Amino acid sequence: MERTYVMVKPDGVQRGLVGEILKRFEQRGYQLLALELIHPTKERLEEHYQDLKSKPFFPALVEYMMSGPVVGMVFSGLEVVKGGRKMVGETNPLNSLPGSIRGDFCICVGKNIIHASDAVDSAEREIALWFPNGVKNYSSPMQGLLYE
Ligand code: IDP
Ligand code: MG
Repeated sequence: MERTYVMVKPDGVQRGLVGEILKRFEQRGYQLLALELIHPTKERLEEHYQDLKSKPFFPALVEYMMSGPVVGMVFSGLEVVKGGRKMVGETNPLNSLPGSIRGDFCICVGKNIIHASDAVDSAEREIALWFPNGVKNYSSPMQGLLYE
């Protein structure tokens, strides 16, 4: 089953939105495989956002991501990477539709409360980065009710 990495950013944690975000992914039917609140290091964040290193906003992005703890989660499910991105909305919340997480809870691109992997290979890279001890799968009776 496909997996994705979702992270509630420091503003989302401080605004008390962890439960709301977790609830939406659970309700959709995605299976929670891992969950951790951590205070990320600069090195970890630079690795996570390695593709954006040359962007002018990169230093501000790393500062923002170090402004408090983050909550990382791994979910599995059919096409969960694409589905998760749809639930999150557009990078700029101003372009995010109501009903999406960014469309419902934030306004600015630099305070957009949540991360979700954008492709299957980046998801696996991010899961290995944030959960270096590995993530175990487990079977759940819910699967039989969700999948035909
Ligand atoms: P994504 O989070 O929707 O995948 P990315 O392009 O991967 O978007 O950018 C990562 C994060 O960098 C964004 O979520 C946002 O926090 C920040 N970011 C992206 N573009 C800008 C920008 O133009 N100004 C400020 N911050 C930005
Ligand atoms: Mg991205």
